[in-house]
Amino acid sequence: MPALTARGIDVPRYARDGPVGVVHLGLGAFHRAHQGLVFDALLRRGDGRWGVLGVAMRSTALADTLAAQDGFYAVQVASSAGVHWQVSGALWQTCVAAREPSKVVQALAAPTTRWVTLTVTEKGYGPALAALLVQGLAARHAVGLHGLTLASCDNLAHNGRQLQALCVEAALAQSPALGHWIATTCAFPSSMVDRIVPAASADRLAAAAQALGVTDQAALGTEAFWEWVIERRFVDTVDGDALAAVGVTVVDDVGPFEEAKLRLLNGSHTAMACIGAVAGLPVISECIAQPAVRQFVHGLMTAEVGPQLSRPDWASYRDALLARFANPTLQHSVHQIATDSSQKIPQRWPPSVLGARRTGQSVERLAFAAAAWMRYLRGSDEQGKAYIIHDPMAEQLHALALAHADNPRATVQALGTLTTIWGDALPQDACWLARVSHWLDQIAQRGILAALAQLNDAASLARA
Ligand code: CS2
Repeated sequence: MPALTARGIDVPRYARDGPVGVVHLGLGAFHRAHQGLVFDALLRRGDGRWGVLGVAMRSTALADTLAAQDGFYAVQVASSAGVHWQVSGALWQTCVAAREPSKVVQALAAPTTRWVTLTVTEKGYGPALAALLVQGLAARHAVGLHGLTLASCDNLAHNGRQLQALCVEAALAQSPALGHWIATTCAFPSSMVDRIVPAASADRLAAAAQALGVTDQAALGTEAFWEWVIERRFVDTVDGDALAAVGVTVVDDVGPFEEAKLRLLNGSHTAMACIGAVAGLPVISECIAQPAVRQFVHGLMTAEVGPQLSRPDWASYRDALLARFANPTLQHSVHQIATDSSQKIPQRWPPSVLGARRTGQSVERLAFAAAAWMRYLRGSDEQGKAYIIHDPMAEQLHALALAHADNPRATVQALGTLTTIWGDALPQDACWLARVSHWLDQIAQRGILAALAQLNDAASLARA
């Protein structure tokens, strides 16, 4: 991308033709604007071990687009301080797991590969993923190679432990020796990764063309804020220092960070996504610009979620989040965030509800969020405009939401008792279910933003 240099954009000049050190599974926007830029920073420092093979799990279009651009892509970084563009050169190769699985297995088995990172989304942690990874690891084991560091970067609690259990169990079913080798020579650090990265959009591509003067079909936008907190658990112990030198936080216990992020950021996101979809507010910055939504999100984090957290600086994280949600350049679609809610809610809401119920704290805002999700599942907004629900359980959830559309109690009885989403305790908690029904009824009667204003007023009265 030589034309970019002329425009003052710092294009990587490091060698990019060596063997890759990292196999990344899940080539979505998030990886490219988060870990992809961390690896780019390491490569810029002359540490050539972090070139990436980017593996798209199924979709061929993006992998092929990136391959045609030699793996280069630009990222627009927007904050209140301004907007700048940055080009990553970390992606040295791309492929598609569904189309060329042997390429992935070969890369996993290569002596030069040291790390595997994953952003395959919540629903990606199934037998197909385990089979792919175990095949690659078995090939390493068979020829006596060193183990790999495999870092899950998905929004799951204890993501390292979950990935380890998935791989070790699948391997044990094949061979006890392989299962033992994976458990003892591979490292599975848990990670908390944080950066708001909306899916690529036509507007962003047009902005890229204008700012860069070249066509970049893989351009992305993100915010200036980023955080990667990773557990100190690496095959090669020096990796912790390398990552720390480019701004990654390496800690002994990721738990407090992961919990705060899932419950404050992601929990608020899913709540706003459902409210916004129902109200007809298309992006998060427009949601948080509504005083009723802002007051609700602030109250959710301050009164219901925050007090249970062990991240010591959660109040400043909350304040930073309110500013991050308001970032107008991101144009983060509520329907994108609402995608796969059945897989996301279990990490985002029930732990907070259970914690608040144990200590006798209010769950009104969490109940409102649950009611907003149930209203969202009807598949059309308050202006009557239909939208598609993208979720592995979409058909079942949509049918349940419509089956008793005029009866909030029956709807909550049908949707609030699904244990795969809510766990075992909440479906039995009559008091919780009654509050969800109450808010679902209010949403139906008043409209979602007016119901929200009522909740906020009631909360202010209670404090007075
Ligand atoms: C969002 C996340 O789409 C979603 O579910 O909540 O992708 C969120 O933007 C990131 O986790 C931020 O770090």
